[in-house]
Amino acid sequence: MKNLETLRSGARYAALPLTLTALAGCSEGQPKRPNILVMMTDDHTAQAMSCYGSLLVETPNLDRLAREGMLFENCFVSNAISGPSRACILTGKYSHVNGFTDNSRTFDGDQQTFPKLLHEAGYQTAMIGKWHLNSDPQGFDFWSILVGQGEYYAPQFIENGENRVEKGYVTDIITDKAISFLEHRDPSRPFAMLYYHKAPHRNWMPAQRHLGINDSRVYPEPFNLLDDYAGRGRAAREQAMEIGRDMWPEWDLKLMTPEELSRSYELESTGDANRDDVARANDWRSSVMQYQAAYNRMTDEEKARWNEAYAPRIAEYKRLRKTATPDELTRWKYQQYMRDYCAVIQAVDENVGRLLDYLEKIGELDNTIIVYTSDQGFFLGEHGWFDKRFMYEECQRTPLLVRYPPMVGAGTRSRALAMNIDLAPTFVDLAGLAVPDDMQGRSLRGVLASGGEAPEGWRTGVYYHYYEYPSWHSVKRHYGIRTADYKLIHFYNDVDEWEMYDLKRDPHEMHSVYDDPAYAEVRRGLHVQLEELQRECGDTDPCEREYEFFRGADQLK
Ligand code: SGN
Ligand code: CA
Repeated sequence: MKNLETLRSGARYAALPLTLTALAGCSEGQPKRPNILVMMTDDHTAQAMSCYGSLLVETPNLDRLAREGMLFENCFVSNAISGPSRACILTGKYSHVNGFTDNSRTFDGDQQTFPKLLHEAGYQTAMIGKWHLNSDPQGFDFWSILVGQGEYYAPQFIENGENRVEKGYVTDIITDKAISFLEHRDPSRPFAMLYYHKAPHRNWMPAQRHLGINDSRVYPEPFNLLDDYAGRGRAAREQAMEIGRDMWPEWDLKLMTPEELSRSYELESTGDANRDDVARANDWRSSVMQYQAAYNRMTDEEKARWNEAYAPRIAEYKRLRKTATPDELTRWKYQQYMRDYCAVIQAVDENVGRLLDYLEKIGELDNTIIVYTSDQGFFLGEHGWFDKRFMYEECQRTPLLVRYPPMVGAGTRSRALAMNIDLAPTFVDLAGLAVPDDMQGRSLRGVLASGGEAPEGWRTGVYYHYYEYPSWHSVKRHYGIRTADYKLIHFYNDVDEWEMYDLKRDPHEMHSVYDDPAYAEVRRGLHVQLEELQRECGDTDPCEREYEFFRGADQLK
């Protein structure tokens, strides 16, 4: 026993050979079970992580995870939007099976999830941060979730069923809560903690200490920032997520003076205007009112610093509005967007570092499977866009880093096709439990243990299905398959169009080759593979299936 106590304590533990560390803390010959820490952000895309080669922002703590673990180059979500992705991660099942197809749904919390399985097996479980599933979390010893999308300043939480408002900045608070859970846990049992940030979700409000940090930075523009959508179909043309046209000056770009922010707006009726005017008036109303509400959560001191930080931007905009061409304005907005988005990432990175340091201090770092991921990727100006939803590369791909030294080699990279539905079976498997047959994802154990190689018989295509239309950003419903080299997409509902991309020759998906005779053979093969995948996962009638009509943006929480 004395020996075991010695083994358990402090930094010496990490330096021990694998066989001994595997035995440390064991009871009756059972190897010590690993802790599980799932770090997830909201809308953090790989293009904004330096370990993925980003030139936009430095993320030293995320880079540390990549350096000491495995970076997945090809991890994809099955439905690129928040609630649905979260439900996929919890259940290891596709949206049409777990029932949470779009953000207006309510998650059936009675179903099987990986935290429940771990909890039943003796893990201490916690869920902290953005939950976004509209029903209470189940299977957790401790939960403290943001209300709906959550707020950046003075956020509201529901903690084990009780409402509370916390002072400060959301990314810091979520980390404080995570550390506090670890401090109060029972150290004789393993923990599984979901540490889920709101950041860097819209409207990208930086912490006080990061206000203005990127003001002198000039961001490289994606070559297709001013995309004209030639070469693709109606879905790409008819979306509502263009930086130039659809970004809200007040809410997204913080272009309201303190006087405007403190004014109460008499909102005139728009009932007799034409449809476009009504839509524009509603957008303006939402933009102004959401920004006022978010701004008013700050203390007077915080507001004062905020006002000072954004004053030059507001002055510049007043001038530019009179002189700049539409393209110049788009380029300017892109720069402001990147300044805020990257400042918000800064707080994520710092807090990831803080949590890693804490785990190291308590001697649990190397015995914890640490995963960093996002609920999906995001457009950072590619195709002129912000937001996500499309099955295009920037948001179908999600970052995935895994650090677990007993199994995962330091600095390894994997090109295996991984998916967000693989996380649940992976955690269950690595905790030593049998993976339930009804989980549709696959355990990544083989990939992790082999330095990133896909094991024999691994999948050669990933399936995707997006449902939330009509809704925010007007991205049409679609489904499809991505293989290592190609992508085939079908947009349906109020349109019936196929697109196909040769990812080797056209990695930015600018020209669909669906109708190109040179690709007829590849196209046939992809159709067959897509149908196989649909049969396998039970989505055999993707357009005909009776989906309860989407209940509208006002129902989205
Ligand atoms: C909010 C945002 C949208 C965003 C959705 C879904 N609008 O509605 O821009 O696409 O969330 O995001 S906002 O005016 O409220 O910022 S998700 O990540 O939760 O799926
Ligand atoms: Ca999201």
